[in-house]
Amino acid sequence: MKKTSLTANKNISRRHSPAFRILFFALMIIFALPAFFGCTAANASAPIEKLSDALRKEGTLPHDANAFTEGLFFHKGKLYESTGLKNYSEIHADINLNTGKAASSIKLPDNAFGEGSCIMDDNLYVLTYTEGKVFVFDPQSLTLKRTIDGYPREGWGLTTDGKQLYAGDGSSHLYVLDENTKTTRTINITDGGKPVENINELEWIDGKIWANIWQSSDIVIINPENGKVERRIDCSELKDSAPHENADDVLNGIAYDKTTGKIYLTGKRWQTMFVFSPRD
Ligand SMILES: [Ca+2]
Repeated sequence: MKKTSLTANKNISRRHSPAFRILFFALMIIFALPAFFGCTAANASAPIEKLSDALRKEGTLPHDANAFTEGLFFHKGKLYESTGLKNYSEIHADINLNTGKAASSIKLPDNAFGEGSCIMDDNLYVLTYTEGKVFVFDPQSLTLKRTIDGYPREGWGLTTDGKQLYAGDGSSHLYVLDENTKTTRTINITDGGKPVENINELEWIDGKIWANIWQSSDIVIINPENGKVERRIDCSELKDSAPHENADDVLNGIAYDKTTGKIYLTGKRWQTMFVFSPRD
């Protein structure tokens, strides 16, 4: 029986041409190697898209070249910005898109280093970098309503889905916070199964979180349910066209005006804000 079996195998082998055998081994390598290295489709990295392929450019607008942008968002059709750096941190409210000038602005108390900001339930929240404080302002008058002390981590980006806050601390985590900034859930941000560090300015757009990656030209689009990066947009073409002088003048502003569907991008001390619409 053994002899018969060997003979049969040899016959099969002889029946296939060298080209078939090469193809067979090539297919084995293509399908076996990804499984061997754990690179299955389930945890593949998000493909990198060129900005011009991902979004349709609508134009450019002026941006305050003194604004060290840490937070950028729209609320009821009005643009707001929070800026950073000690002694220079401000909130700019109702920014005129054509001039880049704010209708009103206010300095942060205590010379705090301002970070991400957003409005939820008629409260304008501003994180601070290392002070452990969150300031809550009235969005219309910009009067300080309260200061939340003891915030347990660095403040970086901030956004909201209208029901809860989403805050970063420069790590690969986002924290879901209630209206008192108490942490209710931690989201681990991963791309291809690996942690994505330096998550910075944030924007909630149609159920996803868009995020700048600090010191990079990439924007990642995160599924807030599982933390997975679903898309990665290379925005390096913007920095090339935005005048900047300092190494830390990086892309760091994403704002979505849901009344028009337009997306606004800018950076720290950039003179230009770029306007886009989704391609989908
Ligand atoms: Ca934003």
